[in-house]
Amino acid sequence: IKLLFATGNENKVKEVRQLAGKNFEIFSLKDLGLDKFNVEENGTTFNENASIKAKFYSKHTDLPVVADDSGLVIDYLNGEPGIYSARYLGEALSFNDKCKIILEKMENVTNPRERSARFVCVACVSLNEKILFCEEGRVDGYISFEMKGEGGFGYDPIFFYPPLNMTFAEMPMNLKNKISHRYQAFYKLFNTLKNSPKV
Ligand code: ITT
Repeated sequence: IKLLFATGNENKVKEVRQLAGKNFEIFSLKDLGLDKFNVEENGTTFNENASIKAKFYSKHTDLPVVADDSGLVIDYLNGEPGIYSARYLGEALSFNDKCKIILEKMENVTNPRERSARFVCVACVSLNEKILFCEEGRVDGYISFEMKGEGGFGYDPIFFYPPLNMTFAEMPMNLKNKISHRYQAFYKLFNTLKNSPKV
């Protein structure tokens, strides 16, 4: 099954290609020359933003279009950065710096339980002019006390996952892909697509 994954984030593409396995051929926006088009993610929920991306790019291809909207929700920061995870603190700032600033904002929070956070991912697919959503993926953890690990992307170096006693950035991709919010969301999406007669 051929799909367009409507994302400008190459790290998401790598993760989702590994998750998809052999049944799916995933094209990125870049692969189809569609990365020159930009869409404003002006929704107020992860679901809205995912569907804005899928709908927009489905106008440019006949393939089913998959999109992911995701982010880090930090309880101590009242849910920030949440749906604004990509734009948080300004587009110009590197994720390395965004992570550092979050750690600074939380330096007085010494009780790990008050550092609770979760990654959330909503995946959807635009298929035959309809948008199909699967249940959102979410993984609970804590904001670490320091940045750790070289792998992953975005906020992975400060997202501590207690069951494995490491941050997401300390995990090889195949391990993160057994746990993550994105794995959970796409596992359901790919199963739905495999069982859909119209794809
Ligand atoms: P597209 O919209 O083009 O897909 P994006 O990176 O802007 O790419 P989002 O709008 O979904 O994606 O923003 C999500 C941000 O949340 C992303 O840029 C990361 O900083 C962060 N994020 C999401 N999933 C993550 C993960 O698995 N690990 C680390 N950070 C993640």
